[in-house]
Formats: sequence, C-alpha cells, structure tokens
Amino acid sequence: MPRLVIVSNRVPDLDACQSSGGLAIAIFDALRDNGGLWFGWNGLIVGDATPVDLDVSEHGEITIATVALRETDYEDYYLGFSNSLIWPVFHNRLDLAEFNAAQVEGYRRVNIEFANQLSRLLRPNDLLWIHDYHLIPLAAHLRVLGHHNPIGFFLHISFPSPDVLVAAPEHEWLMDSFLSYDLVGFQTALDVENFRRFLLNFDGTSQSENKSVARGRSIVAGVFPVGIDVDTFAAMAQTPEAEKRIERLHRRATPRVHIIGVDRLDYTKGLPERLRAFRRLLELHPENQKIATLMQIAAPTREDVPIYVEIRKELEQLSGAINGEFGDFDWTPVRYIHRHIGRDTLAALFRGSHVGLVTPLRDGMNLVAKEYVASQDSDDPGVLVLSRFAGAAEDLLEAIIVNPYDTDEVATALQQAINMPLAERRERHDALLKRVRERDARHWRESFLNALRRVGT
Ligand code: ADQ
Repeated sequence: MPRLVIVSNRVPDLDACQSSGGLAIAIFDALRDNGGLWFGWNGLIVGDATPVDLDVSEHGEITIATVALRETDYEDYYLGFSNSLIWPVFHNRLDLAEFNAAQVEGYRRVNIEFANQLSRLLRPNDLLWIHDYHLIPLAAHLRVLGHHNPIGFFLHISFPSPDVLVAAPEHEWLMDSFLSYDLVGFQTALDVENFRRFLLNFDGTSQSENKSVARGRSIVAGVFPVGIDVDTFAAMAQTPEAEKRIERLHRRATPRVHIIGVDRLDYTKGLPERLRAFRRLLELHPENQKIATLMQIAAPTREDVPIYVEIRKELEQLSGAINGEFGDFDWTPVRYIHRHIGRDTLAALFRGSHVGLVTPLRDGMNLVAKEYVASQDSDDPGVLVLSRFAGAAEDLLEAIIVNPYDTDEVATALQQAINMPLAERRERHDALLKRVRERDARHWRESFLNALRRVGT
C-alpha cells in the first residue's frame, strides 16, 4: 500500500479534531485507516523576520508536519488571494473580489514554500491528496521539484462557470496549475462540467468521458460529493443530554414551531435573505406569529476581512428590526446566536427543530443540510428547506428546494414545511436519510482514493 499524504491549508489539532468531528475527522479517518502524513499550516502567525521551521511529530501511525505562516503571507495568501479573490469568484461574487499583485505573489510564495517543505518528506510511491482552493498550484511546484507521484486535488467549494472565471485576474495561470494533478474531484456534476468547459479554452484540448488532455497533460475530473458520519450524528441527537436540551427548547407556554439555521457567518450563506424570508412568512401567514421562531446560529469566521464585519452588522440590524416589529413580551421571533456551538448541542437543536432552513446563495456542498437530516427522529421528522444553489441539492431532491433570492418563494416553502402532514414528512425523510447514508464521509474518501489509485497506475 502506498503511503497516504494529505495536504490542507490548515492542519487541525488532532485531539480537538477527534472530538469536534466534521470534515477534519473524515480526513483524519482516512489516515487512521492506513497511516500516513498530514501536512499544512499549524494556525500560528509569526513575524516576517522569523524563520519558519517544519515541525514534525508522530502520533501512532500518523505523522503530522506543520509550518507557521508569516504575517505578510497570512495577509496576502490567506486573507488576500485565497479568501478575497478565489472565494468570492468561485461563489459567483465578482462584485466582492479584490485583487492586487502582492496577493497573488503571496499565494505563489506560500505554495512554493509548502512544496519545498513537503518535498523533503515525500517518498517515491506516496499517494498525495491536496485539499481546497488555497493550494491549487501546489502540485505544479511539486512537479518542478521532480515528484512524479500520483497527486489528487479536491475542491470543497463550487467551481464557477467559465464566463465568471475569466473575469478573475490570473485565471489562466490558475487553470494551468490544475493540469499538474492526475485527478481533480468536485462536489457536483455542474462543477465538473464548468471545469471541463473552461479547459476547452486552451488550444488543442481534447476530452473523452472523464478525461481531458490539455496543453500536453492529461487529467481526470470526477464528482465526489462530501458526506458526513451519519451514525455519529444520529447518536449525538439521541443521548439523554440531547433529550434534556430538546425539552428545554420546547418548554414554553404556547405551542411553538422551531426553525433552525446553522452556518458560518459568510456572505455566501444567504443569511440576510433568509431573515427577510422569515419576516415575509410572518407577513403572508400571520397565524405563525407568536408560534414560529427562527433560531439562527452563525459562527464567527474570517473577521479580519472587512466584508465579514459588514455582514455581521447587517444581520444584527435585521434580526433586531424583525424582533422590534413582530416580537411580543412572550415571543422573540428571531433568536440570533453569534457563536460556535458544540456539535452535540447542534445535533439536539437539529432534532428539536421542525424545519431546517439551509439557503446559501452558493455552496460547494453544505454539510449542515446532511447533519439536519441525520439528526431527525424517523418517526416524527422535521422538514428540510434547501437552496437549489447548494451542492447538496443535486442529491437531496426530497427536500423542499427553493431559490434563496426569492423571499416569497422561501416564505411559501416555510409555510408548506410547517404544515406538512406526518406521512409526507416521513416519506421525504426516509428518502433523504437513505441518500445521506449512501454518500457518507467514508464513501467520499474511499471513492476519491480508489479513483486516485486507478489514475496513478
Ligand atoms: P463550509 O462553508 O464551512 O464548508 P458546511 O459544509 O455547511 O460549510 O460545513 C460547516 C460545518 O461547520 C458543519 O459541520 C456545521 O455543523 C459546522 N458549523 C457551522 N456553524 C456552526 C456553529 N455556529 N457552531 C458549530 N459548528 C458549526 C466548506 C464548503 C462547503 C462544503 C464543506 C465540506 O464551503 O460547501 O460542504 O467545505 O466540503
């Protein structure tokens, strides 16, 4: 068996990652199954003059190798090119994209530095799996250093259509960088289609089935939807502590309908639009007043980027305005929580909520939608209202699928969800749970790694 080498922008603390779960644990499990190396940033920022040393530690069969980022690198590579250019462009928000030459230089510099550091640790038959948009040019630099290993890349976010991508500076270089991978994995069929369509812009590109040959290099692109560990989430939603939390959530004099939204506080998640849709529900269907509550949990994220400060203010104002307009001494329509919440608490809140409202404007996959489904009581499940622009919508067809920009449509979907008969809720939930289970975290990593092994032989 070749050794597995995982590279991601950030390497989480192994103990924290085992208890916090999520995607990090799905990656960690791949290493735990077969042993291997995980390389990336350790989350620390040091002064520009500080030498950055590779820190290597052994944890049983797993080797962790990390480096710190220098302050300028953090600004140019992480906050800059990765999160102020690639992130908005790949989420169709050209209006928010910022570009300057220093940022692209920083992005190149860190990728070269990561390649140099990693290069020292690589063995000839290692299998490399690189994660996400921060590290697109990593394979190209490793190839320059003479590494011929099979290298796969997985993009966790959506891939834009070619006409959007060409508006981004340096797009041609970025696309050329992809060609150093043997396998590129995406969340949805639409992402793969967009990627392959872009490659046709390069003279002489030929394509067959899932393979493209462009600029003399051959690359396979495939769909590998990210999933969750269903049993762990379902179990967390049913512990005695979870039951106590659900009881607390429901302990009110008047009957309540609980709607829940859980997201990082990111402009791609459609949070202001979601609050407006909830307000519209109260206007269009006033019988929900004093009955329905939207709990929006929005975890802080990228607060060093100004647009994230703005969206936070907007959300605070909007929830305050809705509560001021509709609330009463015994009813708060919007419960807005700007904090990170433990996963076991989240599982209980999902289970205790009648509607899961997941309405991003654009999202690679969206794991919250899957976690909501996994947490439900199959005998009396809640209803998932899901944006058509989440990658998850390609699979989760039995959710109520909505256009998140259309507040009237989302309000109508909420009304439908609140009043859905038990038999229909069960039928939809059974189908959704089956799909979430089939395409779980294990399926994701095993299908990607098997495909990578195939292209590497
Ligand atoms: P994200 O954009 O972070 O991920 P998502 O897939 O929803 O989006 O994952 C978020 C995770 O964080 C979920 O596990 C959720 O439970 C957790 N979370 C969110 N808010 C929280 C809070 N307040 N407290 C605690 N936990 C919270 C990126 C891409 C997605 C893609 C994933 C995985 O943008 O499209 O689905 O990677 O590939």
